[in-house]
Amino acid sequence: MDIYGSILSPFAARIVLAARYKDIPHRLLLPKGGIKSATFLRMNPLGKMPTIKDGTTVLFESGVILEYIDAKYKKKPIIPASAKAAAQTRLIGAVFSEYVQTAMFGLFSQTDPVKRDKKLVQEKLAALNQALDAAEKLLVAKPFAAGARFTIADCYIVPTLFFLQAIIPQVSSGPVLGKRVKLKRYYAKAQKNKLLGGVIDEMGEAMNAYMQQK
Ligand SMILES: N[C@@H](CCC(=O)N[C@@H](CS)C(=O)NCC(=O)O)C(=O)O
Repeated sequence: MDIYGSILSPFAARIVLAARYKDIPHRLLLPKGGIKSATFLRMNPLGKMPTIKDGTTVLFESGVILEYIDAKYKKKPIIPASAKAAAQTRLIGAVFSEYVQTAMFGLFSQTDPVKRDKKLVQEKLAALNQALDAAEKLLVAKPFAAGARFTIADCYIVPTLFFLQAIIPQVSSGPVLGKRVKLKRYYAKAQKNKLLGGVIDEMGEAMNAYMQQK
């Protein structure tokens, strides 16, 4: 499977986590000519990563790709069989994707104190805190997001928590995860886990390389 994207894209990192967990042979690569080239736009008219090519199947949108991967590669499922447990993993994913990540990305442009819009920062931090409170309620963290086994919920959480640790200290002096015990325990354990910690480390290396280029 070819996964077009960069490990520093939280959306692409979701797919890398799933592919590695399920032992799917894959390459993570950037398309020749970039994501806005005519060739790439034929695969994904939105010109975004991740986009995958798996045999003759071309797909984009990380959530759709995760569902495809689990349906096609049955070994080591990342979506539980029971409707309730499956919905729980998707719900954790949705809270991180739609709310935590959205509020966090709203703070991306606010890291420079000179250009900072203080009102906007306060609004986004409030939204982020509300989303993190919801995440804390849903999280199991024993040690994985939805329980004892790795699921799609972990694919969503890990890249988002990496970015939170990188961005929030630049816009706020408070602790990144506040007093949220489960989220803090989850991230501490994730950093030590071979799969999750490996991706966190690779994202960190890619972030350092990107910052040096800037
Ligand atoms: N909803 C998409 C979002 C993908 C996305 O926005 N990817 C970013 C990389 S982090 C991208 O390709 N941005 C380039 C652009 O929009 O031009 C998904 O879940 O895959």
